[in-house]
Amino acid sequence: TVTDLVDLFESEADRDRPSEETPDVGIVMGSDSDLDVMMGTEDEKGAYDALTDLGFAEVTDYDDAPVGYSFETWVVSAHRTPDLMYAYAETAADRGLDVIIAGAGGKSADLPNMTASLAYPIPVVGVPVQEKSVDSVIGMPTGAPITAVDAGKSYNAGLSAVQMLATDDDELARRLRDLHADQSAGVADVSRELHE
Ligand code: RP5
Repeated sequence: TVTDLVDLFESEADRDRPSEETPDVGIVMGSDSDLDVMMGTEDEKGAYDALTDLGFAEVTDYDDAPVGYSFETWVVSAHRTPDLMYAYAETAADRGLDVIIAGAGGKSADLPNMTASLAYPIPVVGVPVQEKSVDSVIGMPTGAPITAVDAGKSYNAGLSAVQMLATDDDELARRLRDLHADQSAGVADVSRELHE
């Protein structure tokens, strides 16, 4: 139930787990109908893929969390479970999260914006799940910042989140450069094939 999850986040915030055992990045989305965009599909990679491409492991059980770079994934609806959104965002820092990627869409894309406000100063990368929600995800008042990617481009949200972590982490900066080099090589290969 929502109460169980609120209790889980609050009790995790009170625990003093070593930082290598807490998730670095949180992926949240407003509905399970956002799963394809946020987690990726065969046709388009998502934030989940960006993080796993960079060697992050998914935390599915806080008591049996992988050691090292990791992330967690939750469905949190701003409108159907506002208490859960508050608990998630307000406990994020104490639970060890450094960046949150938040996706929502349709006519009710408030989750990224409210999470950015509640979790401040933890940076939030917002993902509009449908094109028509772009304004509501990127539109924030002065003093309440959000970073956002293009509609549906949650893979880039994953990369942005890790770029934020990499500002003081040489290992993550190296992984980002390696991934970039792989992508560049892929483009060069396509170019070469066109001329064979
Ligand atoms: C938003 O409303 C969700 O993030 C989703 O993108 C959209 C539609 O949600 P469902 O009606 O599919 O649950 O809050």
